[in-house]
Amino acid sequence: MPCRTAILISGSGTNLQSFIDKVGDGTLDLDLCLVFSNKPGAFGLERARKAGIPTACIEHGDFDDRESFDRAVAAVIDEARPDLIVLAGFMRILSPWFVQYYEGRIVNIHPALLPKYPGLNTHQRVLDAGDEWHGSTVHFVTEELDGGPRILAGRLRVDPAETADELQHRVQTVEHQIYPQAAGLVGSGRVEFVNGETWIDGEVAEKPIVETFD
Ligand code: NHR
Ligand code: GAR
Repeated sequence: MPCRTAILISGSGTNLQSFIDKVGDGTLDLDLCLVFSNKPGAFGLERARKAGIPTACIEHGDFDDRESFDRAVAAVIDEARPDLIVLAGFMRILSPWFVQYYEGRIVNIHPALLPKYPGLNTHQRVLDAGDEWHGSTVHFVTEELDGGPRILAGRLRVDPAETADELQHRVQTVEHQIYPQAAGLVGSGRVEFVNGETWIDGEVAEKPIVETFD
């Protein structure tokens, strides 16, 4: 039985599309049971509808605080009974309550080679620093923002002459390959979250799997 998977988005959903395409062509064995957005206009909701995946949306503006929003989101998610929650460009920081409720079952992709550059605006920060390598990292979500244990990173060489937009575009093509791959590893049980650490094939992983792209 494929792992039931809910995908949380806020925007265009190109990472979501990579999951839809790979499930569709049989190269990713997940059951996409829900796409949730905190923004009603998110284009990713259209992508989900077109693919026949159930959708839901709750706007955070209607709630007094983060946790009450998160409890409403969890109620909707639980109706879909997912085993795995995939954040794909989801732009709301999740409360400690939400993270603990789904402990070890939430993954995120962050556009940097973590632990470098947590937070926003990563591509410009990499260019400003003159780094040789950049990329994106899939990690389990914990209370520490972009700080949970890492699973898989995809890296590429930075061209010092490129713009932040060009670099972002290249990083996104890497994401569309590594995110379905990493989620598939979690969904199959080969990768697990145990006591705050990533385990790969039954052994604790001090470092993520790293793949190099050109
Ligand atoms: N929640 C927790 N608890 N831990 C993480 O590691 C999370 C998370 C929620 C989202 C994605 C993350 C990223 O990879 C993510 C990781 C949003 C913000 C943010 O500042 C920061 C990091 C990430 C996502 N959000 C603002 C907020 O007040 C809103 C910004 C906006 O709406 O544009 O929530 O980058
Ligand atoms: C991705 O590049 C992802 O790494 C990033 O947002 C983009 C979402 O694109 N995530 C964050 O910055 C999270 N704060 P998409 O909507 O086209 O998948």
